[in-house]
Amino acid sequence: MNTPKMGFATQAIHSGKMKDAYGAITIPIYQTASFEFESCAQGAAVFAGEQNAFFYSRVGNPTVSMLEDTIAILEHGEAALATSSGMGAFTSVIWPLISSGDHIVADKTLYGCTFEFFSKHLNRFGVNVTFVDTTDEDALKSALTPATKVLYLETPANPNMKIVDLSKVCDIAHKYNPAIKVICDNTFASPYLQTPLTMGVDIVLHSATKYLNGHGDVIAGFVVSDAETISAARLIGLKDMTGAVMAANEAYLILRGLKTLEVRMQRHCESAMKIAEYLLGHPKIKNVYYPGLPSHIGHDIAARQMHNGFGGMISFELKGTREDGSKLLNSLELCTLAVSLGGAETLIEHPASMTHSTYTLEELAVAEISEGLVRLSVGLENVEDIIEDLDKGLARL
Ligand code: LCS
Repeated sequence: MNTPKMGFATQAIHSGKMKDAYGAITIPIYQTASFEFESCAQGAAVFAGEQNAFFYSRVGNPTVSMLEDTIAILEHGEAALATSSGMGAFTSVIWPLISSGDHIVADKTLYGCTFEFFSKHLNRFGVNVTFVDTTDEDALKSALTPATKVLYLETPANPNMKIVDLSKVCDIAHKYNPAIKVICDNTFASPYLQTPLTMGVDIVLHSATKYLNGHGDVIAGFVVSDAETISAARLIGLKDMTGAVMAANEAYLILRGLKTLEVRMQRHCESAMKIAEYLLGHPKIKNVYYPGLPSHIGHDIAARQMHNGFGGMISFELKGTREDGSKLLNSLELCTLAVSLGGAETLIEHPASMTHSTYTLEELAVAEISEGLVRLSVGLENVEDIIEDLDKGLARL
């Protein structure tokens, strides 16, 4: 169905649909590795790129393809590529964009494994990475060089909820060199809250493990961009370099999860706002980082570039010792001690020793990720129950 002028939820439910032979309401799982050719000549034409057809599920599969069409529409992109993880999306799009001698500018606050790829692995291939605070205009300007191919960032950033002004950084990068690809990881916001491609960003990335699937039972990722970039990510990045292919079963689960993305995000945002306000008023809490709070340093930018709300992720620091943090996380009953985020269950974790343990202590300090920072992924439970659990846990300290 053609849905570009319809509302977000309608698009999420109907966009990818293509009538199958039986008129199935839900998209079928095409559980097949390959597809029959009509003739040798047709097979050769498909391989030569002269004819478009499904032939091998590493390159394309109908279930996955319908999901990709839906994600492209939700993110306002020309095309999307589905991958077997968020890291698979990241590497599938990055590898075709860079060669030895190139340079990348990355924000200094990133998801732990993304940071590790940039800080510890890329230099082995002759690619230099400069980490900056992309909210610092002068630092960003002075980091760009004639060899810069990519500007990479997250907003809100994992785990400290830093907000980057997307229009501003795109303007700076593209004025310096229109060929620089600005890549934004939109995992924390989801397209219901933020559509970076409409603000000048060239490429959007997702760990679909999080809000897009929304049920904590799939590892997956997406790249969304113009058709040419997605074609390179698919036919070079994914086909030849990473092989990070999404399976039809996972695509089915994400299509199912997407149907409730809007209502889930509304609940995540509403509950997170209440929990952030509760934490802010608690005498044992030192700092609360939630972009919906007027006290958050990036609140005004977030209010401008995030529509419909500020998301379901909160981080905070306790006034007490690091042991108090461990004590709190160990004692909670409803809030589950686990990494990942964006699902129905409220999850709580300690970035410095878990998701961001790829940073050294010095790197954590530079990235403004304090050792005592606690990260909360607000789930879909009744908010009073989440607050009561936190309240009991804090009372025990
Ligand atoms: N980008 C962001 C912002 C992420 O938070 C993650 C994973 C990834 C990319 C990678 O996605 P994956 O390959 O895991 O699908 N973040 C995790 C986290 O914060 N806890 O556990 C994983």
